[in-house]
Amino acid sequence: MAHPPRSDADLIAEFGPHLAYEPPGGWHGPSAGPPPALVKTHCCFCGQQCGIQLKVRDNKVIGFEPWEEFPFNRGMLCPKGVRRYLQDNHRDRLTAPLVREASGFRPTTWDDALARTVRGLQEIQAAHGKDAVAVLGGASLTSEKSYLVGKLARVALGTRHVDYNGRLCMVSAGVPYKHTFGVDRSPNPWSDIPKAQVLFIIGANIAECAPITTDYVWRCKDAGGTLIVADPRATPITRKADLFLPVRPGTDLAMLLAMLHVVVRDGLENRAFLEAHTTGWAEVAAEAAAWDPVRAARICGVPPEAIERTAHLIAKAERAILLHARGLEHHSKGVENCQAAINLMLTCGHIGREGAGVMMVTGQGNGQGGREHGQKCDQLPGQRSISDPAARAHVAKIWGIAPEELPGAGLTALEIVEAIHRGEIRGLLLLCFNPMVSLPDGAYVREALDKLAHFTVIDFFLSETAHHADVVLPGSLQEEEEGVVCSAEGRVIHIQRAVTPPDGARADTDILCELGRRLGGERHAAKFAFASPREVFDELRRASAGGVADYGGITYERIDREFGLFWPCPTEDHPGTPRLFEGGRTYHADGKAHLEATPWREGGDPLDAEFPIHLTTGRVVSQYLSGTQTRRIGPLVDQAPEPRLELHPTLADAHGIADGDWVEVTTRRGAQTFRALVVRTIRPDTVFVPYHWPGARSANRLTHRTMDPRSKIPEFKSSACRLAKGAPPPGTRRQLPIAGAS
Ligand SMILES: Nc1nc2c(c(=O)[nH]1)N[C@H]1C(S)=C(S)[C@@H](COP(=O)(O)OP(=O)(O)OC[C@H]3O[C@@H](n4cnc5c(=O)[nH]c(N)nc54)[C@H](O)[C@@H]3O)O[C@H]1N2
Ligand SMILES: Nc1nc2c(c(=O)[nH]1)N[C@H]1C(S)=C(S)[C@@H](COP(=O)(O)OP(=O)(O)OC[C@H]3O[C@@H](n4cnc5c(=O)[nH]c(N)nc54)[C@H](O)[C@@H]3O)O[C@H]1N2
Ligand code: SF4
Ligand SMILES: [Mo]
Repeated sequence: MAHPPRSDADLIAEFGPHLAYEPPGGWHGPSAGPPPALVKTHCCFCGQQCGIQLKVRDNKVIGFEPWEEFPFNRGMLCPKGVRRYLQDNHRDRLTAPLVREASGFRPTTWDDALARTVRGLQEIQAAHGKDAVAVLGGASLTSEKSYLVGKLARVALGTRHVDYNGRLCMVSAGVPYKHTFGVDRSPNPWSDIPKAQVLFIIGANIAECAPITTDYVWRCKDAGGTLIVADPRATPITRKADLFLPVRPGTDLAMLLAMLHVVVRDGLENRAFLEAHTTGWAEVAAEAAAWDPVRAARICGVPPEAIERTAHLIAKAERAILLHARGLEHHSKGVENCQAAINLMLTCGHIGREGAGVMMVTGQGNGQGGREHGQKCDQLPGQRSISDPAARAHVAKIWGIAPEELPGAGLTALEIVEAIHRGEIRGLLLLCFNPMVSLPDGAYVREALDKLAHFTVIDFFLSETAHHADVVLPGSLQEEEEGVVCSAEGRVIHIQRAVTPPDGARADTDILCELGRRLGGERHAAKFAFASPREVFDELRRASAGGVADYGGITYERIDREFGLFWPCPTEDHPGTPRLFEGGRTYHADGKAHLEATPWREGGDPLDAEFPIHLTTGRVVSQYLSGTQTRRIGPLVDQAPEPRLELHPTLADAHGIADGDWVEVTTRRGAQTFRALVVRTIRPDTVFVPYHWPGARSANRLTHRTMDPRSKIPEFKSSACRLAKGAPPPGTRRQLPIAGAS
C-alpha cells in the first residue's frame, strides 16, 4: 500500500520527540553580524508550551536554540516548534489597518480605523442595546490579553456576550471537572505520567498533537507501565500500545459505562476511597449496571474481552492515569463522556496521588490560562462564576463599577453566531479566532459574518475570517509582547518579548487598551490606562486572588526563577500546587468529589441508509488549528500541503477508490472533495479529514452544529457521510506521467 511519508509523526512515534537543530550555518546562512541574542521563552503553538530560546538580531527572530534546562521538554521540540520563527518576517504580515470599501480593503491610519470600530459598535448599541454587540477572543492570547478581553466587553462595551475559541476545544472537560472537583484544571503534573502502572489514552493523538508528551509516555512504558489506547484510528503512539480499543466515533460513553460495569460487577471498586471522598457513586454504579460489555460492544465496536481487560487493568493497578483530549470531548455528549472517564477513575481511587489521576491534554498555547480570567461567557477572573454574588462584588470593586453594572452570563461562541443569524447580535469584535475555518457548518458561519452591521478583527495575518471584516487591525505575534500563559499541566509560565511588532502593527494589549479607552468614554477610560502587560498582570493577580485559579503569589520574577509556578498560588511565599486533590480533598466546600451518573444518548448526526459512514475530523502534526500561521510556513506546508481523507482499504475497495484518488464526501450539509489516503490504521466504517484548511478544502463545510447542551461544544468528531469517487476540484493540476518512466 503506497502512502506518503508522514515522517515527523513516524519519527516521534519511533524515537520520541527529537532535538532538531538548524542546518550548519543556520537557515539564514553564515552571517558576519554580531552574535544573535537568545531569548528564553515558549513555543507559540500548542498547550505543551515547550521552552525554547529565540535567536534575535536587529529586532528580527532569525532562528532558535533548544532550552535544555526547562524541565517540561528539556530541549525537545516538535516540527512546528522548530519552524515557528519562519512566520515572523513573513510578507503577509499586516502592517496597516484596513477598512472595507466597495472595491476591497484600503489601508488607513490607526486613528481612522479605531474611530470606525468605535463608531460602528456604538451606533449599534445606541439603536439596539448593549447586548447587540459581542466580543470573541482566543486561547492563543496571553492571560493578560484574555483578561483585557473580558474587561473590555463587560466594562467598556457593557455587553454580556463575550466568549472565546476554547468553546470549540476543552469546555466538555471543563464542565465535569468543575462539577466533580470544583476546579477546571488537569489534576496532575506531567511528571506523574511516567509513574503510572497503567496509562489509558482516550481520543488523543499524542504523537501528532502533543508530541512532547510522547516522551512521558515512553518513560512510563520503560518503567514497566501498560499502555492502552482508545481511538477510531491506530494513531502513531498505538504502535507501542499493549492494548488498542478501536472505538466507533461517538460511542466512548458506552465503552466507559461498560468498563465501570465490570469494575462494579467484579467487586473491584475502591470502597474506602468512595466512602471517604465522593458523593453520588450509588447512582453512577446503578447506571452502569445495565451496561454489560456485550451490549456496549454492539454500540462501540470494542470487543467485550478488551473492555473487560481494560477495566481489570485499571482497577487492579495501584496507580493508573487516564489521559484524554478532543476525541472524547468533541461530541454532543462530550460532558457525559468526560464525566464517565472521571467516574471510572475515581471508582478505582485513582486521584490525588503520584501517578494516579484523570488528566486532559490542553490544546491551545494558553488553552488553560485562556479559560481562567474572564473571557468565557459565564466566568470572571480567577475561574469565578459570573452568577456568584460574592465573585461579582470582588471583581466589580477592582474594576471600579457597581456589582449591578456587571452584565450576567452571555451566549457561547456558536450561540453568538446563531444570534447573529437571528439579528439579535449585529456588531462583533473578534481577535485570535478564525471561525470561517474552525466553526462547524461553514456555510452557515459565512452567512452570519456577512449579516453583521459592523465587524472588526484584530489579527497579524488576513485570516479567512478577517476577509469578512469592516475593519482589520494589525495585531502582534506571541513573541512581540510579554505576558503569562498556563500550560497543559497547570504551570504558569512567562512569555518574553523577543522583538517589537513591525512598523504599522501594534501590540494586542495596546490595541485592547486603546479600544477600552475610546469605547469606555470618560467614565471608564482610566480603567484601561495600563502602560504595560505587567500592569495588567498586577491587576489580574488581584482579581484572581481568593478565586479557584488564584495567581496572587505569582510574579514574572518568580516564574523566571522557578521555571514556572502551578496555581493555585495565593501568596508570594506559597510554593504553588503541581498536584491537586492530594489526600483526596477537592475544591468543593465538603471536600468531596461529586460524581454524576451519565445516561447514554445518541449523537446529533446519526448514520442512516443515505449517510452510512462516520466522518471524524482532527489534526496532522505539521499544521496548527485553522492554519493561518502554519499554512504560511513553507517546510510545514511541504509536509502537509492539503487535507487527505483517511480511509481503510476495505471501504476504499467497496467504493472503487485507490490511494491518491479524489473522493467526494457528502454530509447533510453539503459535499467536499479530498484526495484519498488509504491506510489500514482506521476503522473500516470511518473516514478522517484534518480541518486546517479553508474553502474547498475545509472539513467544516461538512460538520454539523449540534452542541453539547451544557458545554456548548460542537460535535466535530462525529458526522454521518457517504462517499463517492470524485473528480478533481476545479483548478487542480493533473499529474502528468514522466516521459520514459515505466
Ligand atoms: N499538530 C497539531 N497539534 C496540535 C494542534 C494542531 O492543530 N496541530 N492543536 C492543538 C489543540 S487546540 C488541540 S485541542 C489539541 C487536540 O489534540 P487531539 O485531541 O489529540 O487531536 P485531534 O486530532 O483533534 O483528535 C484526537 C483523536 O481523536 C480521535 N477520535 C475521533 N473521534 C473519536 C471518538 O469518537 N472517540 C475517541 N476516543 N477518539 C476519537 C481521532 O482519530 C484523533 O486521533 O492539539 C493541540 N496540538
Ligand atoms: N472540524 C473540526 N473543527 C475544529 C476542531 C476539530 O477537531 N475539528 N478543533 C477545534 C479546536 S480544538 C480549536 S482550539 C479551534 C481553533 O480554531 P481557531 O481559534 O479559529 O484557530 P486559530 O487558527 O488559532 O485562529 C486564531 C486566529 O488568531 C490569530 N492569532 C493567533 N495568535 C494570536 C495572537 O496572539 N494575537 C492575535 N491578535 N491573533 C492571533 C491567528 O492568526 C488566527 O487567524 O478549532 C476547532 N475546530
Ligand atoms: S509540542 Fe507544542 S509547544 Fe512543543 S514545540 Fe511542538 S507545537 Fe510547540
Ligand atoms: Mo483546541
